[in-house]
Amino acid sequence: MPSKTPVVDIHSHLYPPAYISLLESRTSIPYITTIANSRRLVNRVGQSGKPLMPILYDISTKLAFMNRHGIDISIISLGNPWLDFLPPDIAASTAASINDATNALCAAHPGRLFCFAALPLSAPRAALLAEISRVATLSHVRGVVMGSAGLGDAGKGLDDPDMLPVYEELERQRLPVFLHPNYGLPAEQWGPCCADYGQVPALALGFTMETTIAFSRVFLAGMFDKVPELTFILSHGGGTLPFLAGRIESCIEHDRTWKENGRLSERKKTLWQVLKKNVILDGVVFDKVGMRAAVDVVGVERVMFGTDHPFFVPLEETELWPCMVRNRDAARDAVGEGDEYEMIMGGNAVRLLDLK
Ligand code: 5CU
Repeated sequence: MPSKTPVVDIHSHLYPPAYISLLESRTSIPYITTIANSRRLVNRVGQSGKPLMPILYDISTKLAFMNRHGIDISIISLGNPWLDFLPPDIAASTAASINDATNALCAAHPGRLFCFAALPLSAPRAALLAEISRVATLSHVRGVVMGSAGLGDAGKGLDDPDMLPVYEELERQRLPVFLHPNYGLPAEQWGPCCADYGQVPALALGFTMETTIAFSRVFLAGMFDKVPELTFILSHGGGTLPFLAGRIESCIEHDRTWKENGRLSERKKTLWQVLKKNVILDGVVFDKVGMRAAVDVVGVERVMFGTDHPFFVPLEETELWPCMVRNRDAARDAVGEGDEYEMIMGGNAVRLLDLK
């Protein structure tokens, strides 16, 4: 389908070679290890990992995917679990070298690549804040990617009051947070047949609930009253937030605790208002129902196409990957083929992330 504006993929991961070397040097998850004679990248607990193939780390393979699928620009982000696991003393220097390497990769392909930087969330606060202000000066950085753990993998989540200085610095530097899941829900959740269900429990259910819960906690903690200009880009169409926002608001309105402790009258914005002002949703939802919900909740001017490449590799050889076709068709089926489709497929990203 011809497109007047560039097609922009805002959800596209890469493990740069420096990160691959880091995982090669480790002996516990996340790491690269040999399982049944194959080198595998294991990035989450309870997972047998992915074969260590060029799609995970090689920029030419990324560009070939883009060319084959008509993607003009990709915003690349480090894949999960980012840098959450790093010991505090090396977190900032490791982040700086990985962010510099990723920015250089983007600069080497002008007009094709931008990136979300990875934060050293386990680093001492001053070093973490310094890396935020430093990445804001890098030519191709357009935001930061973040998981749900908060300050390091043993963090207290994104509603931790100690996250406020991080949000304040991101707001000051006008860097949006690309919130992406990694940790899922506790394994007991899935019952004894879990293995038979393949990746559905972890990726379709656990990931989306993780994003929903993590962002809801940021909202419930009143963070957007303190950082009113901060933007979150929520992965996978916001998890289940478009569907649950009404129920969350209703629970607040009917809750004596909120009324009696004054939080109900003191809060400046409802969840609906935060969704419209502070949230962008990616369109990695694979169906028009989720895409339509995303558009209805944040507005068509705040939904941005994505593929999730290099994950969701087709099981059989196909001309185009379903993560491209399904998410593109979902946008067209949700809003038709006119201007709104162009906005989702790239116009919104060009405008909101300043990709000129
Ligand atoms: O669905 C996804 O976003 C992912 C991801 O980011 N990382 C991963 O290992 N699998 C699926």
